[in-house]
Amino acid sequence: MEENKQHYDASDIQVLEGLEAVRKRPGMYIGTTSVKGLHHLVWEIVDNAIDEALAGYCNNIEVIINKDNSITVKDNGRGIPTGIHAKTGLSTVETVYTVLHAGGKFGGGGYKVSGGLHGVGASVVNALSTWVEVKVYQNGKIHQIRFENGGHTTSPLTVVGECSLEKTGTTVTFKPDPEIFTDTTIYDYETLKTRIRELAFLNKGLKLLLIDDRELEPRKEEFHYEGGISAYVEMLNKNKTVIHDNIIHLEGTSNDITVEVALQYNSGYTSNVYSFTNNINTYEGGTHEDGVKRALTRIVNNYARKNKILKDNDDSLTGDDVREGLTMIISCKHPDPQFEGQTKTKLGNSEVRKIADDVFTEGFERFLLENPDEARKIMEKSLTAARARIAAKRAREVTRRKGDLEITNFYGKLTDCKSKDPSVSEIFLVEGDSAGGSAKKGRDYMTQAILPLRGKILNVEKARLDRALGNEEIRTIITAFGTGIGDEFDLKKLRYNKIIIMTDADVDGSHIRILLLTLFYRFFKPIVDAGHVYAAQPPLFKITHGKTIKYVLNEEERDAYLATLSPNTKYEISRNKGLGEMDADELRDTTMNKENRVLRQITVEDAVAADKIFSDLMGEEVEPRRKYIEENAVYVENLDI
Ligand code: 1YM
Repeated sequence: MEENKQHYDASDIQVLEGLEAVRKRPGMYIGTTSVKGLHHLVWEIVDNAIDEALAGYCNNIEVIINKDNSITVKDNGRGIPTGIHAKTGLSTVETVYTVLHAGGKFGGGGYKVSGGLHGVGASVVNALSTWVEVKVYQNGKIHQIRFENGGHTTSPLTVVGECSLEKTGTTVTFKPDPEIFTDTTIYDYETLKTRIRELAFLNKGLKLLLIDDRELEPRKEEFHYEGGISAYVEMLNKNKTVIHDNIIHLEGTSNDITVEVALQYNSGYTSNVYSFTNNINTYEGGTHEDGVKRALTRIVNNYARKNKILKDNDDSLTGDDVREGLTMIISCKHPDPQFEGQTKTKLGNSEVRKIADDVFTEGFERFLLENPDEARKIMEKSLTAARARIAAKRAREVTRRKGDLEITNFYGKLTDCKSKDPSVSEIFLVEGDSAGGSAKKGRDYMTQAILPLRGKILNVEKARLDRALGNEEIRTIITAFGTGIGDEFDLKKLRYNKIIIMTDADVDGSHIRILLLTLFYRFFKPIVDAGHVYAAQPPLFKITHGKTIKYVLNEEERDAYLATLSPNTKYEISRNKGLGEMDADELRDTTMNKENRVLRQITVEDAVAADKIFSDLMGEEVEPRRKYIEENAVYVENLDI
């Protein structure tokens, strides 16, 4: 402030108070100051560039991770307006970067189509940065402004050079403040890449470049898809066997609301439907997704009846039937989206339902008419799914009856906890009978239930519900959880607050863990979403000196502990071979005891990314799985799901 006295008046004080509020409660503006919040800053700036692209003025965006983990975002749009803003008396650039909630409102024209969940923009990034520099290329001039220390203007907008008249655009560089982002200020290339690629899919024709300048040999990738969301479907189906070659692409606009859909069926049994509104993943669905799904079910039924694929007295196909093996992306662009739901990722605008239905109906009916061979394949796929559903229902009824009858058998496997209060109860899914035995002896019998798993459970990515239900281990797990499965699933009936996977820290253990996660992801996703699933972290090393035994989780902890021992201490160190080799006391003290154990919560941050890992690892194609396991043999536990 000192060198900028001429700048310091009543409105400045207000501005700084605004930015100070952001620094005081960053969580209110960016959700969290964890690594997720750190990346959120990038999306706030990129969103402004995307808006400029959606307005039709920009086709090139670059994101650069600089050596010092500052981020540069460049676009070739019109450049943020440089003139004096009537309300603030400051340049518009300065206003956008220092006044909270400025955003598009200051521009007058156009509406903001993209935008993160919080949509609070550039001033928030400024408030949470050590420094920010904005360059605007406009009318042959390069304008520059700099802010420091959470949004204090240290040099107001000035012309610093000239450029060709054709060159226009905005370049923003910011350095996140380590006092705010106390966990980390290091950017993750893969996180940025995943979202940037997604933005390229969702905005066809737009070129996005990602550069990592931290490497000696800078890493550089360009994302540019003329096919847009069709290319997205192509990527999602890459390791799957598709049942028709052409990806179906539909698009329509009504009242400024655009709905675009791309879909293709594969031979698998799961449905991968992802929807977006204004580039935001609407995980919880909403009216755009409802409209499309409703239309799909109706059209397939009508077509099947009309062509006598469904007989007069056959039951209609259900939504799940017609979505089996379906990969579909729905993208809606709306001038005034209403986001609802627990995580504000459900589109609420009721007018969209009909628009989505109409757009889909028109395009999909035409496709079926023009492509009778592909139409027949889709009908047959849905019909097979319906038959399997009916078979599964029968199998379920049998399971239910069996479950009631064969209580001794079931409880022979499950050692339940005494408490019937789910909020304090936990279930350990334990690899092998011998570890299961130790776990039973070492548990807190009030709150900890033990279910030993014998051998490997069925890989459900390759199996339908009916076959999965034929697998005894899976039936036992379902019965233990108490939630039911498929259309009978009810999260409220879950009997345990924590489901803890306890497997060895080796390749076999990782494999069993991934099989279990696949099962949960496919058939119990709400349990994962609600944060009920954990992985236990058994210690990797045992250090013995004198009468002391110390267990440590990893190499780092081992070295740290050894460093605390005096130089002459004789110690022995052994790598833990497996859970089965620990006795009950050891297992309790190192892995199960609530006081000092380490659990890793399993979350499905990004259903799209998770699905890809699952289908790469678990699908029909062997090659990606082999490759993944080869590359990650010991690291599989770090799966980002
Ligand atoms: C690297 C980040 O911020 N680009 C960008 C931002 C704006 C414009 C163009 C723009 C918008 C409008 C008119 C308008 C913004 N302008 C404003 C505001 N890239 C980046 N490119 N002219 C230029 O919306 O009417 C806010 S963002 F408010 F000043 F108009």
